[in-house]
Amino acid sequence: MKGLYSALLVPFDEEGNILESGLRQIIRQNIEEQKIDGLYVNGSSGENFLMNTIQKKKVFEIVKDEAGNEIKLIAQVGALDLKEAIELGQYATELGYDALSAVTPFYYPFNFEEIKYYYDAIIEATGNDMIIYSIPALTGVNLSIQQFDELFKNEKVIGIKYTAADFFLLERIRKAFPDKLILSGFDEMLIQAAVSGVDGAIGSTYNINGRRARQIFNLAKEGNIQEAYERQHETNDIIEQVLALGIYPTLKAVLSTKGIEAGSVKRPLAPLDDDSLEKVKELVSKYNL
Ligand code: NGF
Repeated sequence: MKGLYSALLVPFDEEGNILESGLRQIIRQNIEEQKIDGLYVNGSSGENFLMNTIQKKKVFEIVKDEAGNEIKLIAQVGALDLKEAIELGQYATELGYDALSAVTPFYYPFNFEEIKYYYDAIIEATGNDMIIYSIPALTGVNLSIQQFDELFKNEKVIGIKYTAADFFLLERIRKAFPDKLILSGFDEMLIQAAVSGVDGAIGSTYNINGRRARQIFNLAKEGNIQEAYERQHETNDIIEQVLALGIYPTLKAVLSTKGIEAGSVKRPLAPLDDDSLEKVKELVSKYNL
């Protein structure tokens, strides 16, 4: 399960319906142009937490149908309704997803026993491998090294999607669990993560910039830090502008300039205005996206 994964974008029409043909195009360009190793399906970038259960299942189904066994597929099934998380996990497992991932339960201040119960329950009901999705900035859940150790005692917990800028903790986890999979989540810190020994990464911007991400990752792993940094600087010039314009609508607008039916974001997220769309065109041409 090592490698670079795009956190798959999902195109919506103005009513918030999934644009199936556009989704298939996004999957294909991820495979053929960005040359990614896999897709992380129904994460934050897929606007998962804005979709209902039927839509989440539909996305899982379309992705598996389009990608088949060409690349690895990870299904993010985390939900506050544990029954929904289990239902989605069973669905994705039956479809043949290589592993599940679940965001740490959020909003309510769950204690660690409750968090462990959630992961063990999804694993027991699905029998699939699990990658813990840790993103403290959005969930407020900061797992300690001892808590990761407790979660890893379930051998079906094969790793973590680590979306955090705490490189001390990352180093501690890497040293303590050399056999567990660590996939880093912040695209703008890919070089630091690669040097810290991660096995790969999952990112939203890989949908449009996967080739540069591959260069950064490979160069850093080869020890060519100077060149890796040059690619990372260029990448961060792109990411800085994407974040300033609004990440998901901008990534979709970039794809639209390539003739992909990338649609809009799901309300209440706001689409881009005309001025921002002009800036996207400049970005695409300047960085050859
Ligand atoms: O979108 C976020 C939220 N993070 C993603 C990624 O870690 C998680 C990251 O690629 C993700 O995409 C998903 O669950 O689908 C950022 O968008 C990127 O580094 C720009 O900040 O923080």
